[in-house]
Amino acid sequence: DKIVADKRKEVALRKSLIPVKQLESSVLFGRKSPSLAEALRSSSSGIIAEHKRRSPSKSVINQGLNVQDVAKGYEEAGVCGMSVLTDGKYFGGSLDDLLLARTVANIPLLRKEFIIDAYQILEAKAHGADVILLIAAILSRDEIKTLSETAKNLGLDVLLEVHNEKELQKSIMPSLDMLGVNNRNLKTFEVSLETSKSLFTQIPDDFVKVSESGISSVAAIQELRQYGYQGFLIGENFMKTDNPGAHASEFIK
Ligand code: IGP
Repeated sequence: DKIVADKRKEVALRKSLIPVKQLESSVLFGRKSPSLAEALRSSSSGIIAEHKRRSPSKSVINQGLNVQDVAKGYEEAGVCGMSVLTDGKYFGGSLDDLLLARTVANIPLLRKEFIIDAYQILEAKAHGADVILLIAAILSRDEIKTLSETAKNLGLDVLLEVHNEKELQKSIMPSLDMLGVNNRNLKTFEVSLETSKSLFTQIPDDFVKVSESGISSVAAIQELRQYGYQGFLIGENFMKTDNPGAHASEFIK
């Protein structure tokens, strides 16, 4: 898989430039992370709002916004958490985006990244993340176990993303906090909320259940909530406007 190969190269380079010790000595490494899973359990909005400049499926979404303004807007809107894309090649993000969001927002922040190596989890912590994403489609069960346990040991929450039943069955383990169903087919980029609806009953109740991608209306959230979803990860719909925070607040009031 091309993305995984790219990430392996990128991580090897980053490791050679910034040693683990340096990440561990950063100020943010000692910060206690608030839990996104807890925020979702106790909130009525359930919204996790994403910062996303572009994507492989839609090229440009928004290049004109400042990540700190977006973070402040989302926090003021009352979202439960914010997802920050840190992949540069496909999504135009960076670890600096995460750090900048951290400086202005107190809500739980998710590092949205193709994580394949524990080093990226240390980077996440050092740049102010509270949550990491693990993607079942690119990881083995053993990798999911090792990476999620690394995150838990650092006090981070783990959101595990699946697209189908096979990925779900492979991934269930106690070191995960939230299970996300991605409505976007990774090969065709098509989105269908049916994916969330059909997988719901197979997710054990000990996990907070999150529906990801292609959510563009309050009605869709209400429907997913009726199925039992507690979290709703929304990027494009907010980011394509010139005021993502104001748009997010429309989904919360
Ligand atoms: C947000 P959308 O359709 O609202 O912009 O989707 C989020 O779910 C999507 O960006 C995403 C993603 C990912 C991106 C879900 N899983 C994994 C990169 C990698």
